[in-house]
Amino acid sequence: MVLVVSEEVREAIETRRPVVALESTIIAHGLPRPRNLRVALELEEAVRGEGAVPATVAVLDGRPLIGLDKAQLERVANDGGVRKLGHRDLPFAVAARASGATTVSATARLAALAGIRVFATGGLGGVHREWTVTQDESADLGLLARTGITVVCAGVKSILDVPATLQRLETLGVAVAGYGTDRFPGFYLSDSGHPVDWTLRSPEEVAEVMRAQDALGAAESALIVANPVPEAEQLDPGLHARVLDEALTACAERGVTGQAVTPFLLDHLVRHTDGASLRANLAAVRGNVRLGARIATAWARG
Ligand code: PSU
Ligand code: MN
Repeated sequence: MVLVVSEEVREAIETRRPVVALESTIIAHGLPRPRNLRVALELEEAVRGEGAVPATVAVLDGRPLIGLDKAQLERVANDGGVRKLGHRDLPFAVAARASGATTVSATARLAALAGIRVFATGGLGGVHREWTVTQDESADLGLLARTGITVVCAGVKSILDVPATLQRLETLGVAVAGYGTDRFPGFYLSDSGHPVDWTLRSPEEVAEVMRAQDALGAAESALIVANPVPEAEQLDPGLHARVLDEALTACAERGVTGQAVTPFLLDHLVRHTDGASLRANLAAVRGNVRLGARIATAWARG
């Protein structure tokens, strides 16, 4: 098989111990250097702290890696030449022996291939606001519609069209639950202003739904567990609204398109909120990773 699964992760999968997949685009393209490497290591520690095994996913020199050692993590964090790989890019990267960080879609694909059922990240990609002109909808959504994996996230960033993204998830048949809330979280904000149909309140409840997916033959598509950032750690909603507007304007003025849109907007938000958006971002990701580990543990017990 083309996958290279680390010793630790392989052993955990074989002995049915809890494993949590982590994406690498957030490290390479979603967070500023040098903070990104510290965060990557910290997230792995958070998974271990909950008694689970972290499996960070990336492609290095054409090898899809499930579970990175420190040197590999450093390459992803520090090498400016690391590309951003969605799932459709994987065959090219493998054939060309290229290196890249994996998005939610590529990470979910590779993790599922390795037999990992739980994946924690920050925010999903989704439908962009100017969709009617650009047709820019993240490949994350389509991939999650045909991959049996549980994804813990803090919703989608407000740089996207949130209601359109929720609608697409419904159309695609992807299961969405709020964790401890009946509101869809807004990544930097605890509440995006939009409701969800289902609420789950414990890792055990999430694992129950995963087992029911299997029993119903529905595990060919994902379960999204939308976990809000605690209100005390969210970005100030007023600041959020103002800076978001500016970021969208700057993006349009500079003609940024395609894969570059998400990193551009995220970077703009970090620089124009004096780091407050970064703090909210990190709080959200930390919470997701911890919850992911607890879900993987409940799942492994079953
Ligand atoms: N949302 C974030 N931070 C990120 C991303 C999304 O809050 O870093 C990354 C994820 O890896 C996601 C990808 O899968 O961006 C989506 O990119 P695109 O819109 O090009 O599909
Ligand atoms: Mn896109």
